Amino acid sequence: MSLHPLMEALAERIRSRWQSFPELAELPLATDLAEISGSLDGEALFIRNELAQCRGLRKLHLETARLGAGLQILHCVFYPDPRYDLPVFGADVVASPAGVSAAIADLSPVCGQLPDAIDAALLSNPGPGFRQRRELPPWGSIFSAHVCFIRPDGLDEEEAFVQRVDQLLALVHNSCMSVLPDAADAPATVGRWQGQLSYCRQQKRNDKTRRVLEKAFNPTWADRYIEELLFDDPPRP
Ligand code: BLA
Repeated sequence: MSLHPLMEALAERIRSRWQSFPELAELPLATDLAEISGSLDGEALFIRNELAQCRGLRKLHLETARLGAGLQILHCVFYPDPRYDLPVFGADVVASPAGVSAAIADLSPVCGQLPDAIDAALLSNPGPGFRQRRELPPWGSIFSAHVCFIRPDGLDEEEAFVQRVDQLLALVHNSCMSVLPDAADAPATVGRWQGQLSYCRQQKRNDKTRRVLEKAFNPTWADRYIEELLFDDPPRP
């Protein structure tokens, strides 16, 4: 089943970048979570999950899904290993038969501010001026000042969004190659672990995610999926 061209292009770009990350290793997924299919109101549902880890990142997660009423989702989060001073990479694209309503991408700080090199790179390359910017909900205070949250206006902007995500991934990739870890019990590590807990807690306040999953499956399933796969609490370093 084909996804919206923006999502196909973005998923391909994420997969090809992810392949080049250092010390990449696939992570096991519960067999009932790798590929999920079902139906809702006679419509086919599917979810595909891909999971890996690499040097500096405890979990790279890409989800592509079709969840009823023609709703399509691309969801991607790269969670750092708290021993490394790295941001969380997050991207979400939501499309319905009416088109893409939301495309968001960010490198989010876990301790108030981004690593200096990343902040400087984003300041010197702020990305294109998209025509339809969207306003963040209150829980979106976890995102950086550089967040890109738009409704893409035309093919040129869809392509520009994929390019922007690619630039963010290149920054994360370069940081993973060069950053050195702190000790597991270093105060900076513990602070980043707490920051990541709070990132996950805020994401779980997005009712739109929960509502869609509850309707497509059921509330118990949605809760497990959110708590165990989408925004699981990071283990203590
Ligand atoms: C919005 N997320 C949404 C919307 C839906 C989903 C239906 C509303 C679309 C719109 O406002 O146009 C649904 N997103 C999902 C589902 C999954 C998903 C079911 O990822 C299942 C995996 N959300 C994230 C991540 C980010 C994110 C990682 O999962 C950002 C890095 C952001 N999604 C995000 C934001 C909104 C959104 C900011 C807008 C919320 C709002 O306007 O209230």
